[in-house]
Amino acid sequence: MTATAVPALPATGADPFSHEVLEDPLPLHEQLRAAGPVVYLSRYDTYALARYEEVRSALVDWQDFSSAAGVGLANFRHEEPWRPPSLLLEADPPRHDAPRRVLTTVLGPRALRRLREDWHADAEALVDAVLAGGRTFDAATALAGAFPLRVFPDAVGLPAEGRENLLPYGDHAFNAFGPPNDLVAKGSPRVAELSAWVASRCAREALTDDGFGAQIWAAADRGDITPAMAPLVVRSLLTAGVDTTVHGISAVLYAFATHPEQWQRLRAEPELARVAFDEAVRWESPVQTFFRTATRDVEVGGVVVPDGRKILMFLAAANRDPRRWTDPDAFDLSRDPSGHVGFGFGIHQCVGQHVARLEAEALMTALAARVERIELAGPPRRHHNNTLRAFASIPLRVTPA
Ligand code: 4IA
Repeated sequence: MTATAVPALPATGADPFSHEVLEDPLPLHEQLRAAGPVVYLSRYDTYALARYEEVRSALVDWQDFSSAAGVGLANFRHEEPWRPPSLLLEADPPRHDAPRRVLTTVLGPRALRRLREDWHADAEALVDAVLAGGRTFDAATALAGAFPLRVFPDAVGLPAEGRENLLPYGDHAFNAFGPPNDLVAKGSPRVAELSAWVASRCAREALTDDGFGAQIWAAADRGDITPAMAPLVVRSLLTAGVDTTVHGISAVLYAFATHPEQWQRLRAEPELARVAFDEAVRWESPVQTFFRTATRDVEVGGVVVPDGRKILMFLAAANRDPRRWTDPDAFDLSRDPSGHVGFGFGIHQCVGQHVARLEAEALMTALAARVERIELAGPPRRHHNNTLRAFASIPLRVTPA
């Protein structure tokens, strides 16, 4: 008799949340993809998926890979979450579905048609103002940091007061998906204050009567969600909608600053701005990772992930998997980036992706019309976050058209 070969489970002691990896995650991603379809992360006693096929399949399979125990390292079955769980991100069907349907409509292409003209005009005004200040500037703050904060909180219906809390709140929320390391400790002193501010902004009375927030409350009035759900759905916008677009726009600016021939291509064909943004989301993966939890002993590539265990999904590694992408490390407007998992995949796929694309398209179109050359004026600096691939600074030099 011959025994059936049981594939061994490759293991690594690497820490995906160390500063060394956060500074440059690509070597770890390569190592994980090469090791096998599933890799044991001994440091966190969890399982990692880093190949495109496995990541995408697991994201689609919400029954076996649940979100309800949290999409961070903390398992809500055993640990108290740092805030009430998100009704969208940290929930499975059927509870997930009603809030999801509401945001699908509120943030859908139809709703965005009303914003399109204004956001293009806002982008033009911002780019004109930045260019009036000189040929060198920090694109991470002057453009990527400024534009989402200029248009998104207004669209939600937030008052001006306290908007400076949005990025720090989001930064902490994205750190909190990771282990309780120094990045989480750094955010802790302000968690209570920032959470209280965000909660206070989610109330009906705090929101203007014509924004995404008011539309969420109107859905509660219609009975599509309960009134108790409405503030948490608004909170999802404030958590997921700011840092992500800031760092996504940083990603596309950095990509063009380091790929001058691609910038010339965009200048010639500005209708490529949308593809360019998706290609940058694939290439940089602003949201690098999140977790799922196995709801039974799940077999992946011949290896069993035991019931109740956390699985870390490496979106960024999947987005550069040579098994799926030709020349994956190239930022290339000729490729079709659709199918990337930078917005996730399946029932939880980013519900705000049309908002993000509209923001990026408005800004990049305005820039492409006004700037002939864009190049780095100095070394960019990364901002370390347990979940986000982010920039603190992108010194840019531009040549006006
Ligand atoms: C929420 C994964 C990320 C983009 C995200 C973060 C927070 C929430 C949703 C998505 O609070 O609902």
